[in-house]
Amino acid sequence: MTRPARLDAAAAQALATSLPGWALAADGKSISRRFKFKDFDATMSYVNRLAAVANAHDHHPDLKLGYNYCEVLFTTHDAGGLTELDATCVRAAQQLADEPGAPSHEAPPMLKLYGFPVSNYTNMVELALLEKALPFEYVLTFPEQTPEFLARSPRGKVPFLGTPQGFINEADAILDYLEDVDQTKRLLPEDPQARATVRALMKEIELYIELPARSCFAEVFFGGKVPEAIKSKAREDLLAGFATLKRHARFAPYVAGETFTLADIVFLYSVDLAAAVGKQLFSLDLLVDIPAAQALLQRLGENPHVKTIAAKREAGLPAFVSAVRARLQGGS
Ligand SMILES: N[C@@H](CCC(=O)N[C@@H](CS)C(=O)NCC(=O)O)C(=O)O
Repeated sequence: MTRPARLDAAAAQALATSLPGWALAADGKSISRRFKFKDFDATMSYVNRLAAVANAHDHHPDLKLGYNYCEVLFTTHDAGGLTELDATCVRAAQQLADEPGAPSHEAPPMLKLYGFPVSNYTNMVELALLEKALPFEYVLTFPEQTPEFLARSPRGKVPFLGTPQGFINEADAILDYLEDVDQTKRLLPEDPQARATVRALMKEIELYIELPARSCFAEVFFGGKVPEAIKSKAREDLLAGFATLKRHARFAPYVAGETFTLADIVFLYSVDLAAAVGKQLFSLDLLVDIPAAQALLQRLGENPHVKTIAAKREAGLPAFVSAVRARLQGGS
């Protein structure tokens, strides 16, 4: 039998682009998609039809199944990457899901994320959406106090999420909603005690680290001046906040233990900014005696979704900083 031709990087990318929902692995050697179904029967019906197609081509995908989902991954092991045979089978796998009369896979609700890439709270929500592979539209939005804006986000902040039923504001409420609508990739443990611990860690990081650090952002990032009394309170709060983190987080290697959870998302987008505040305003290395936290920041930085978000943040940073500086100097 002739070996199927290997797809070069451009052809592999073109294949993924032509099939919405399919994603190339970071190393470009496989392509996968998660299909959601309404129940177990619909999932199994799809899997059985896919098995027939795979047998017909003598090319079999790696499958991961749950009650209402199936993840399909194609690669050609012999070729060490993607080939024409994968392209044929991926198209067939997609066609099976699209067939009229097939027990259809449910289209997940279309979500809209309103925020901007320099906003750490927006980035928390974007990372959860990407980790869960939920389709969403990113609507670039800056905070406002206009009646139209306040009707969607009552405190005039981002992020907020557009759902088929309306809007949700406050990052933790949005993160909870995402967990409620998608359990295929869980970001909260099912066990009530473990779940509550993750929530406690999220809250501790936000209240005792993110918020005190935020009270000094104007001076650290935007060239403004923060009153001494606020800075001195922030210093005290940050020391207590990091001591709390050291006491409570497990870093094994993730904040709450062995699995990546929402606590890691809040940690990632709070601790780096707080550490910058500690260093710049107080010459303090707030992470110095928590090496496991430093290691976790590094590990999380390797995540491809985190890298994507960081690249967007870098690109948006200069314009954002100039706009805020101009506003602070203008006194408005
Ligand atoms: N408690 C809010 C905080 C969100 C927040 O502080 N957002 C910032 C951007 S990172 C914002 O909109 N700031 C504008 C303002 O405070 O007017 C949440 O959890 O969503």
